[in-house]
Amino acid sequence: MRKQIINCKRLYHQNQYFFNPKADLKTVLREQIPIKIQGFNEMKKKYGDRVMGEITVNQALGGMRGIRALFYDQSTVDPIDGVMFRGYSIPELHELLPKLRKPSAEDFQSDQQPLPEGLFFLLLTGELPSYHQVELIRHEWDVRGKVSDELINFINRLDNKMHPMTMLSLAILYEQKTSKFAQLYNESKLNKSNYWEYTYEDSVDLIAKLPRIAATIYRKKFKDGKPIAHKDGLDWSAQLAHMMGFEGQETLNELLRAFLTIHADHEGGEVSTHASHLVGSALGDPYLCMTTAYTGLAGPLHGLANQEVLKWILNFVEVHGYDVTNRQIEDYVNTTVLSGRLVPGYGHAVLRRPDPRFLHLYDFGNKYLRDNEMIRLLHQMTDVIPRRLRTFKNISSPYPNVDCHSGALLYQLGIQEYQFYTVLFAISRSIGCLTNLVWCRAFGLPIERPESADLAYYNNLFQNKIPKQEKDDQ
Ligand code: AMX
Repeated sequence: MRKQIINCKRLYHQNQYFFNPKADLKTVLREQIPIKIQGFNEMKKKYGDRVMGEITVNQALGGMRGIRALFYDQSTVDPIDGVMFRGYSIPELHELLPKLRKPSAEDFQSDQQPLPEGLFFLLLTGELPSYHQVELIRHEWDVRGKVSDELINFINRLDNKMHPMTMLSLAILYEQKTSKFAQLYNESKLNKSNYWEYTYEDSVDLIAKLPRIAATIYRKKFKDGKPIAHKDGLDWSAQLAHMMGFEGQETLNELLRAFLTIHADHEGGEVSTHASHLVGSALGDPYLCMTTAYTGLAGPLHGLANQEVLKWILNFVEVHGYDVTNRQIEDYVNTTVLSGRLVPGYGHAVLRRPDPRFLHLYDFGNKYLRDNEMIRLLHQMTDVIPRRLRTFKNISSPYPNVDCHSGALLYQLGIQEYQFYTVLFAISRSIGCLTNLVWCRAFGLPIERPESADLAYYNNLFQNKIPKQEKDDQ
């Protein structure tokens, strides 16, 4: 089965080349880049002048929904099947990506969660890494994850009234002074052919430092502010849990491995990913790009939804408890929607079925927390709420999205400060945004610069008041 899936997926890559499962990530990337650039240039030469579609005025005014005009190679989102990471679905990745412990022949179907380190390799190269390659990454992130006392002091001096996402953005902006890309560019030592390399170096540094930065924010905002020393030998997710103060809690470590893997990427049009892509197109270094991504993610329609879900559930529980009727849930949904508010954790701009990332976390809850009262309530809600939301004709998708379940799992496994949940999303999303950035630099994508038009233009366009020549020019 495993071999079949892998062979089938490898056809997904246009350019085949010999993949050495012993080579380190940067070597694999260095070998792939010229081959992929060739494929990219050939496609552009062949089809560059072809027309891809039409745009309606509603699309232009409606958040550009459904306009396919971005290039993004590492993941796709299908309205029914959901996200595919380099052609692999979430259940396939659950099976195929390396885990903390290599399963023996007998427990090949072992249900451990994949390591996000492996997803980083897959998103960058399109290849499933070996255990050896993931171990190299784990070690490298461990070594590069140390941060300066200056940065820790900077975080610890921030106003505790700030949201943790604001603290994260500020911490990354502060750390921008360590950008190798920015420094070398400033010294005129970069040229277009090595942009990707220093983007890669900054990306690895930034990703490696995230557990320490996030844990510092967590302990400053919610605990006693005392840092917990880094522990050698842990994977990225377990290191984060350890430094937050959750020592040796293996179920939480497993949840974080799952969480940090499935939130990493969701094609190129999402607010956070697109924001980082846009800033990157002006040659902003990875620190600038990720600050933008994080501020985009911090909006309640996007990444903040995971904290909103938990708040919404806790408000309900405060009144009704955990043992409730379907009718009580329906009434709560009605009250929320009819008062012009959102039911967080439901709906999506693209998906038209339950999000496979939600389903993955649902299974996790079933496996580890089946008898937990909040998880039981959540499962009841995910049954009842879509039926109720469907009755509101304006809502395109009544189904649970990725944020529906994550907060309740984190809450039950000890992370009860729900303002922190979006920071966890941000840590994971960094993997997707930054791998994209490396490839944008390798392909030499230009500055992004679509055009806008004023109200008069839209009014005049269909009354033939704009001469044809001017229309074409615009
Ligand atoms: N509760 C109440 N109303 C909702 C709704 C929900 N869960 N989902 C959509 N709607 C409303 C919209 O606000 C919009 O109202 P309007 O007609 O007054 O403008 C209408 O239904 C049509 O919206 P849509 O086409 O179904 O969705 P969209 O593409 O405009 O927005 C999304 C998608 C995710 C922003 C929206 O479903 C939403 O706000 N959901 C709740 C917040 C949430 O869970 N966000 C997380 C999404 C995943 C992520 O990025 N992390």
